[in-house]
Amino acid sequence: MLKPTAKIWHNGKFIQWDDAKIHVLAHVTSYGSSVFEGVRCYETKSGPAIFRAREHARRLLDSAKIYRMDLPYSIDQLVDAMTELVRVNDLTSCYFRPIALRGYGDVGVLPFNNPIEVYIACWEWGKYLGDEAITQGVDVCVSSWTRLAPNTLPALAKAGANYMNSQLIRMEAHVNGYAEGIALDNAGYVSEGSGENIFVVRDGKILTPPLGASVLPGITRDTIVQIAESLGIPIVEGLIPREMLYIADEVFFSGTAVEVTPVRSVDRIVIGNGSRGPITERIQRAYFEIVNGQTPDRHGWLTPVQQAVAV
Ligand code: PPE
Repeated sequence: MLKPTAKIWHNGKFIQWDDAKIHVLAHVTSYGSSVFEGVRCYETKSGPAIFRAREHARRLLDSAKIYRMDLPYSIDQLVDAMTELVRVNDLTSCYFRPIALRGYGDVGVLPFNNPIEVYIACWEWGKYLGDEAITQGVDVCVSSWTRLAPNTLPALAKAGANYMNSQLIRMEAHVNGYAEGIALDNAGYVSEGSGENIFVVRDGKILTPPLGASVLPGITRDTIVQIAESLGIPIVEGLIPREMLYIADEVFFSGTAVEVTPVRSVDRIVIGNGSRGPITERIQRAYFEIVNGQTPDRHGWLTPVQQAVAV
């Protein structure tokens, strides 16, 4: 269960956790009009640090722009709000959920008479697919549900409504005994999991679906591309036929919540030797060293949170 913190940021002010409420007739409840983010803050030896805060803030603004929502905050203001929130809640590590939604005002599909509300909440959140997933890998299936088709809901926006599709994928996987489902795109190529991007390794090369395959432009995905390049592991974007999953040497997921998680079987077909593969392990180790501040931050990916000095 979610462990509440003291405060939530709302339109530039800190409010009590229990006061972060919306009206049942807010536009978002009927029509799904929200965009959001998921961001992690890690404990490092020099204090808490938010991973790729600017890129997450930028994606929130991009998602809002796609849906004609004018957010009155800049990237810097959103990053500052996140760092202050960690301080105010006195946390060492956490997961943030920034949300911009269309609130209470009018009813009807046209949303322009409804105010835009921006919230940022955070809390301590552990491993997304269970503690063992990171080392042992997870068993997944290909979903019978298709990912959002182009020209339906735009996949580059991280919109609340997209997660109705994700829920169908995730619930189906869950009731059939799988940790996660992988959706194919409208043309039948591999797209992504309900809440994570996907990578396939074969013959020492890493392959991940292109943005045109209805994937979220994952910030972890981008991090992995840069890690692979720095480790000299070939990595390309390309269309992945479903059966490539079955004959892959390794498959892994990426995402803020899931971090880098190996997939050990797809549709009960064992991938590689049925455990975390060597390339997955190298990428995973490099990822954790970066987010935990154990290697120099060459890219400027960590935003330090200065803790209040006790007086
Ligand atoms: N695809 C989807 C559909 C997705 O939801 C996420 C993040 C990703 C890819 C990876 O994106 P990124 O986090 O930028 O690397 N999913 C978020 C929310 C999951 C949830 O259950 O809620 C997350 O990982 O924070």
